[in-house]
Amino acid sequence: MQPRWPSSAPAPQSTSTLPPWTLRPRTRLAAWLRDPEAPKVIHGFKAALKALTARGLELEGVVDDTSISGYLIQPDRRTYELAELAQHHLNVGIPAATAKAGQLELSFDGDDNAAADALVQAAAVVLALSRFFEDELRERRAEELLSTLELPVSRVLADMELAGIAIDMDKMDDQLADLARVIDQAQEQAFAAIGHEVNLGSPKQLQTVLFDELQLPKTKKIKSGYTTDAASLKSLLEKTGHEFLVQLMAHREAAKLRQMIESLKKSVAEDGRIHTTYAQNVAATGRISSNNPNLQNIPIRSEEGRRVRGIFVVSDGYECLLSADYSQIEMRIMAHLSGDAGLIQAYKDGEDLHRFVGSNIFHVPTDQVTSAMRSKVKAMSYGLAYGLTSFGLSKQLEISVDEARTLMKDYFDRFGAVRDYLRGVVDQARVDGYTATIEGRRRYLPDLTSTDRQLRENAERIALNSPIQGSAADIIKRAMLGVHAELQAQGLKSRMLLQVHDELVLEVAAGERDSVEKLVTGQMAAAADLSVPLEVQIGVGPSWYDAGH
Ligand code: DCT
Ligand code: MG
Repeated sequence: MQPRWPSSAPAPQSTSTLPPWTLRPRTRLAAWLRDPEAPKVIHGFKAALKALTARGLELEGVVDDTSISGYLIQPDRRTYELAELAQHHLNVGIPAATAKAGQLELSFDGDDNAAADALVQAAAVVLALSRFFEDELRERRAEELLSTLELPVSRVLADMELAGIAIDMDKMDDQLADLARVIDQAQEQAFAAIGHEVNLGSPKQLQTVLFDELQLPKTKKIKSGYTTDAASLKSLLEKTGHEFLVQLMAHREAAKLRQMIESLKKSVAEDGRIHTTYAQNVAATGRISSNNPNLQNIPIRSEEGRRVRGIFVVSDGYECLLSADYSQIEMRIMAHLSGDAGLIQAYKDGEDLHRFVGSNIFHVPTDQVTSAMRSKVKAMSYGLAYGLTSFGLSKQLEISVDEARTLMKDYFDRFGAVRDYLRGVVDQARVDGYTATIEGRRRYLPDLTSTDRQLRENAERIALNSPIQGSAADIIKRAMLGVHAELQAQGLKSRMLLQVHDELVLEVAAGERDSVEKLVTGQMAAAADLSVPLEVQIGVGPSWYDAGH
């Protein structure tokens, strides 16, 4: 439940000429809330902003959000609920009502003494936590991340959540109908391929069909027989080309998309828009996550998945949607962090990096790098950054382990600084106890020195990848702040709607397209000072799909 804040907006009168005690309590509260000189600490800044905005109130002067400072200190915690933070850091147990009050989940009508007590207690807990975190943040050099990045980003995210994105319900229903047809057809043809009906959703029945009836090669053994997960079916299909598998996979793919669209449909609000909720303290790398519904996991690699973006559309009064995304941001960060002269030069020359690396590894001119070669080296480049072994690479590229080992060796011979960087990053993290992004966002990895090999190796993979993914997250957050501020500074009506990792989606007001395009490109490119340029790709159109590129 939302907190019961004063329900009407305060009169926009000048409060400064009157001493505060002459004002009505509600007006006094409103004045205090919007006073940037009156410092406030809070647990859940974004939620408070939204609740207050809905009641016509402004909130300024927030110097700490303990749900975020707690995260910056320990980004790997499972939750940052007030009760848990209080228990862990202050060693105090707080009653459920206090926790609810602190998280703005308590309804309060002004006459309920118990609720009032809970609110007062909650305020004391949040303040105590914030005081405790002050030193912790300083020690970890995270004060600036909090004050100049995360808190301002909360404000931008609150606006984006409130705005939401318009949905074309007819298109949504059309897609659902199309998918229903695809699903039926795939099922029919799957039945035809084996000569009888079977429940395609039952792993047990599928095992009987695949391994008893059709006698296909066995997949990985699991408790209940042999696995029929997506990856195994894919490799089984590649081995056998069996029609039943073709249809089964088409069926699954379509069923998954249908489920996704159905859940999107359920989350369309009364205003015809979907309002996701972003979280800044869920992904330990620093990435923003999206929930209820998750708008960051709509498939992008398949045309069918991309098509789902067609249901997100521009709304009345606006000209188009604009999608802007960073090109190869992770590889650019890798080039920057490793300082590899070859990679940096390639980016400075405006080369397509994966093509460039492909040409170096396969010893052919860049224009003879096929798309198969390109995707191989791409998988390898990212794989290595994420701790992939030659065994893992051989599986991924479906080549022998020897071949994979040779590829890796060639890669590292050519891009030696990358190898040194990747090695160094883990060694350094072992010494420091944490990894850091370009902006200094830390991730503590105590398991790096664990005696448990599995825990240790997992921590090593995290150490490899966190600086890269985390730096990308910092950069897009800086870009969001720049875009938001610049839209305001130029007095534009266009607004940011979505953030999907390396992509921003904006709704462009009539006549503002050129200005917005220029502004977004400029702000995104300027969001970090790397030794390689940041490149931004822009697309516009009536839907998110059409704006894609
Ligand atoms: N990714 C990965 N492994 C891959 C491919 C991608 O981990 N084999 C991750 C890291 C980059 C991110 O997904 C975005 O993917 P792409 O856009 O495919 O990568 P890119 O470097 O931007 O390449 P391209 O120029 O083809 O877009
Ligand atoms: Mg890309």
